[in-house]
Amino acid sequence: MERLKDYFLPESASTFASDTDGLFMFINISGGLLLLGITIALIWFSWKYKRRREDEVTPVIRHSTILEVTWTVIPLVLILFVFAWGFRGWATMRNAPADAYEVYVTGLSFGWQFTYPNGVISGTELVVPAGRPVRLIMQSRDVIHSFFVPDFRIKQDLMPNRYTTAWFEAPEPGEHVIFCTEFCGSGHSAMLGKVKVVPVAEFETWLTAEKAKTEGDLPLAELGRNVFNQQGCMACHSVDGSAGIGPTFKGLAGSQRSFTDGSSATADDNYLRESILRSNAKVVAGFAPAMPSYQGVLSDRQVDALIAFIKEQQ
Ligand code: HEC
Ligand SMILES: [Cu+2]
Repeated sequence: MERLKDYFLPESASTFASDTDGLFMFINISGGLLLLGITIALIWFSWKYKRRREDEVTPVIRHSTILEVTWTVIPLVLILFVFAWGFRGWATMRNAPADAYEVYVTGLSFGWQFTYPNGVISGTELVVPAGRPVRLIMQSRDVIHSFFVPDFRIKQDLMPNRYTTAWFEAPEPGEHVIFCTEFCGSGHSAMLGKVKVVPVAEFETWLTAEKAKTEGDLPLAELGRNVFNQQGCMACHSVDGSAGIGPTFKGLAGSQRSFTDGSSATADDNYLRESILRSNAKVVAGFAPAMPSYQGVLSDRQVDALIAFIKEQQ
């Protein structure tokens, strides 16, 4: 049974995974047994009742109360049982325990951003304490995305202008992949994240260290690197020279840019600022106008920091 389960399903790493898997296996096994029984009966009947003489006539059978009640009641009981089991699991997943730790989740094209109660923002990586319920309050910055962690058996859509929630508790430290399961654009398949479950003490240390990264006295370019990671820029831009959905930042500052409308410009500070805040004002030749605007999303200091960071990528 455990073997069969491992064959079908990913690792179960949340408190409700085993219940979900139990239901999954029950539906599969009872469905499989029914299929087997019906198939055997079908083959046997077609052999037993096949016409053996030319003049053989099938008797008229109007109905059989016993048979009809049997094949109605058995599936009904089975389905009600599956419903009750499923409903119980759903109710558990819907209602987070009151003492759950809350993290805000933002889905963006094409990345994840996690905001902690103390203001820390983590891009791509959701770090959580082991053995403690975590409630996610989620929304999207642009189109609909969907937060899916197969190992936890949770999946929830994220929408613009509306919060949706989900919760989980991971008893053991470990790492688990986050997928986006709502087709959201050209970078959808790369919209991956990671849940990192760590012991409580390690979580506290991490949170304090991350907090220090957002403090005002950080060197500008270093703050820029953090913003680059936190805001999902890295989903479309590389710093190693390879083009993604957007151009690489390597060698960008100071270079000559050509645009789809045939014009060109030098990538000075003002150009970089405009590219970030009004991203589609000038569209770089060879690329689609796929970049979201960061007007109203980033503070002035964050924009300055990003520019300083881009200038360092030579
Ligand atoms: C969804 C993908 C996507 C994301 C996320 C994204 N960009 Fe872009 N970006 C693009 C594309 C595509 C272009 C080229 C087309 C254009 O100029 O609008 C571009 C162009 C740029 C340019 C001009 C590049 C050049 O070669 O002249 C800069 C600067 C830039 N982005 C900065 C950023 C920063 C900073 C962030 C994060 C705050 C970011 N981008 C997030 C897709 C993205
Ligand atoms: Cu998505």
